[in-house]
Order: sequence, then C-alpha cells, then structure tokens
Amino acid sequence: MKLNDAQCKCFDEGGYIQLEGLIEGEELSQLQEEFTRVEEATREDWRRQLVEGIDHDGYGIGETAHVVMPVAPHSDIFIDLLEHPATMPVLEAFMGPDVRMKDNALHVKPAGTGSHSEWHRDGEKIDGNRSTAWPYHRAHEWSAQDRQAWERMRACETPYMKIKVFFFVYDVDEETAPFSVVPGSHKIDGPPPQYDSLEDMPNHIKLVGKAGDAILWSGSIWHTAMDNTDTKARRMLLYNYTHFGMFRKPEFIPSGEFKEHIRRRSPLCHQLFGLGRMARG
Ligand SMILES: O=C(O)CCC(=O)C(=O)O
Repeated sequence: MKLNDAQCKCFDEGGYIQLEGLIEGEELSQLQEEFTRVEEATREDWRRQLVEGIDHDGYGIGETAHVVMPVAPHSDIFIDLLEHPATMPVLEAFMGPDVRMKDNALHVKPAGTGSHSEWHRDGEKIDGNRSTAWPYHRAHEWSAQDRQAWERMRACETPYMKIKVFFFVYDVDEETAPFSVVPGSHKIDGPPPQYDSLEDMPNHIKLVGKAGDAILWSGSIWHTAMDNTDTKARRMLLYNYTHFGMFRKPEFIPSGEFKEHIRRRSPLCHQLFGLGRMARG
C-alpha cells in the first residue's frame, strides 16, 4: 500500500498519520490471543519487578505500564507486524532504503493509571551526544545505490531519522490513555513547553482509534501518553525504526535460536533485524 500525494503531504507536514483497519477479522483475533498469552505469561515477572525495583525505561515500565521488550521473539505474529506491507512503504518513503528496527514492545497501560510520560520528543545518541533533530544526519554518506533507491522511493525532501509505528490491539478512546501529539511540532527546534496538566498543551490531538489501526509518527514530534481514566487497559504494540548502523541496545540484536529463525524469513526481515542489507533492484 502506497500513500497518495495528499497523505504523504499530511505525514510530512503533520509528522504523523493514522492508517485504519490494517488488521481485521481472524488475523486480529489471533493477534489479540497472542497478546493476551504473552501478557499473562509475563504478568508475574512484571509484578516481581515492581516489588524488587525496576529499570524505568522510555516506555514507562513500572506501576503505570506493563511492558515486554522485545516482544518479537514471543510470536511470529509480532514479527509479521514489524514488516507489515502497509507500513513498510511509508517507512521507506520517509526514511529510505536502510531502515532498521531499533526496538519493539508489547505495552499494556492498566485502567485508572496516570500517564507514564510527559510531553517530550525522542532523542537519539549521535556521536556521543543526544540529538532530537528529525532529518537523518548521515544520509549524505549513503552509497550511490542507496541514493538511487531513495530517489525511487522518497516522498519527502530529507529522510527522517526515526519513525515509530503503534498498532492498536484493542480500541483506544479519549479516556484510554491515548497517544497524543502536537501536529507539525517535529520540525520545530527545541524541547516542548511543560504545563501542570498534560491536557494544557496547546493544539494537541489525541489519537484514538479501533483495534487494528496503526499510527506512524516521527520521533521528533512533541508527544505523550495521556492518563488512563478508562475502566479498560490500553493495549498496543510498539515498533521503533531508525537506520542501519545507528545505536541500539543489545537485547534487540537477535542471537542464538532466534537469530536462526529470523534468517529463515524474508530479506526485508533480515534487514529490519540488522542481519544484513536487502538487495535493491
Ligand atoms: O505510550 C505512549 O503513548 C507514549 C510513548 C512514548 O512516549 C514514546 O514512545 O516515546
């Protein structure tokens, strides 16, 4: 699935896009089943971590979020979503031919919990420094072949450094801690302003939707999770993409049996896991 010109403009100007109904019917039921299986299987570990003390992470692991990172080794269905045929063309059109997964997670935000984040934009460690710039700083170092591939696939002037894809596994309403953004803020310099209440951020919008929808967003956009004031948990799958050669934590680099498993999958999958670049015709 390729975005039309209006959708491309919308993503580039707004810094995000929501794609509806990417997973439906039997596939959605299977995804929900697998999600529940992993959530149940890891619940005790999560509770233990809460008691023993936890390494709080960008996704808010703690009382306000049950997070399983990485989730990919838990089921092929989670790997399928990493290389989903509707999201990959968007990632390539805005990032280029060397896109690679940085991290992936199952994320449950329990009913009645406060937000696990504040308004922020994601930063990346670049040459030892944390940067929040949205253009990819090393695109000028691409090989001639990559530059040609980019000319064929690109839908924007300058490749983005980071895009994240969040799949809604169940419906997300205004009360269900919706992921929220300030459209267009991905190209503004500097950190977002802070307010006493997350709700006070001017011009923010709450990205609500149905199970099976996905939101794709620039890591540089001002964003946060809202409070979950609902009686149901928010359940999402999070995929984070940067470029081949950029930093990632060791737990996201496949090893052992899982690496062999990935080797049996598509060339695109090899690339996304960083096992090797995919040939581009
Ligand atoms: O869980 C959320 O909605 C917020 C996630 C977030 O802040 C991030 O991915 O940087």
